[in-house]
Amino acid sequence: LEQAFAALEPETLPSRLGTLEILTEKLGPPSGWKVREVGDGNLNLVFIVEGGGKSMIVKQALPYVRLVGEGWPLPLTRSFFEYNALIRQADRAPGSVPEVFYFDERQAIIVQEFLSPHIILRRALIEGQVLPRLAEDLGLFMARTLFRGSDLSLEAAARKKDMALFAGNDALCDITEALVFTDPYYDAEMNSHTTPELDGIVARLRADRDLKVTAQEMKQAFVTRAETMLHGDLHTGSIMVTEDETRVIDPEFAYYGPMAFDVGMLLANYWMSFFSQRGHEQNGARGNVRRHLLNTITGTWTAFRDEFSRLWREERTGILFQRALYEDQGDTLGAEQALERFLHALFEDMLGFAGLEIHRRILGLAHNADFETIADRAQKARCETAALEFGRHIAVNRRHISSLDALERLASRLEEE
Ligand code: SR1
Ligand code: MG
Repeated sequence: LEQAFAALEPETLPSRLGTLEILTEKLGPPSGWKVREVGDGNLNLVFIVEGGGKSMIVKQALPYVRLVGEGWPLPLTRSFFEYNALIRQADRAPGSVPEVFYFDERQAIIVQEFLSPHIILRRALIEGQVLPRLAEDLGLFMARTLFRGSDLSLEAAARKKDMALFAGNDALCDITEALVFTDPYYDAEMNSHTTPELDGIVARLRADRDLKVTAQEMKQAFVTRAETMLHGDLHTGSIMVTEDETRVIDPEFAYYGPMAFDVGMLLANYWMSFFSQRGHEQNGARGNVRRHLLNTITGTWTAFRDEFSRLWREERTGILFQRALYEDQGDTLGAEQALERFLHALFEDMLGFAGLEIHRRILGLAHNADFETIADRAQKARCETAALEFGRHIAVNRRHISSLDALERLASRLEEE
């Protein structure tokens, strides 16, 4: 008989998982294991299990939202989707995600590689680290996973089956649909802007008709445009880094949606880091970090665009923009024109999603440590206000912004005001 779900505890983990060969082979007998719970995310338990000088990660979903408690139930099946997303990402963008060693669907447990000496990107950016590989690594990750999971690449029937599989992750989509696209724009119960100095701008944003229309247009895109398998929660807390390596973790929000959602969420989180830097200057000026972040934003988009373009030219084997219509007839320019339009639309959508992601992290339920760890309240309010203004501008004016330079200028101007 299969055991009913039970949450792991550091004390019970060795006896419950001690018969798993994949763990004992690496860590030795369970009697020698040291277990620590280190999860600091909003949803799950995460254990580091150490033995024989080696470590592994054991991640377990809980049947509720950890951030809120048992009053907000959440299906354990998210672990199944996370596992399936990790396998696909490893295949589509080799080396970009942690290796998975074991999955237990009933217990919602994933045993995966312990990444060391990696730290969470958000923490690295709050500390003011400069990460030279970041832009290239994440640009490649997004281009490869988003392209290779789409109708530009996959065989049509296989993609449709996969899309149907991930449609089961509706509970996690529901969180995004409410927390990103809706709640920030009205006085929803779970919202909290922790800085009272923001009351004025919050009221202004909630009365902003153009912004509310934009939010609903982006929500419609999110809900209806099943273009590819998204990571679904690609913020700087879902990325682990060293100076030389970047890995993407935690794809439990994976589902089929618009490509620009992942790109927009990532860039939004870079921008929030940019706007928060002045609040972390107690140990020295952060001008170089701000410059690095602006370069990283431009560099990530450029790496994404270049790799996506390469895949478009070399790996376009799916049912969209088929080669029979273009290259096979000697019309390479037609395929290039289509690519340009595709990327242009993706850039616009990216700006829409990015603006809303910035808003929800300041006005909604789930805040970012980038701002939350700023001790000086007035400074925090200044940083958040600039970010909110920027988010509003890029979301509402997304169809009229075509250059990364213009975005840099706007971000710098608002940040300095
Ligand atoms: C209730 S979950 C809040 C947020 O945490 C996750 O990481 C997602 O970003 C979600 O929106
Ligand atoms: Mg997560």
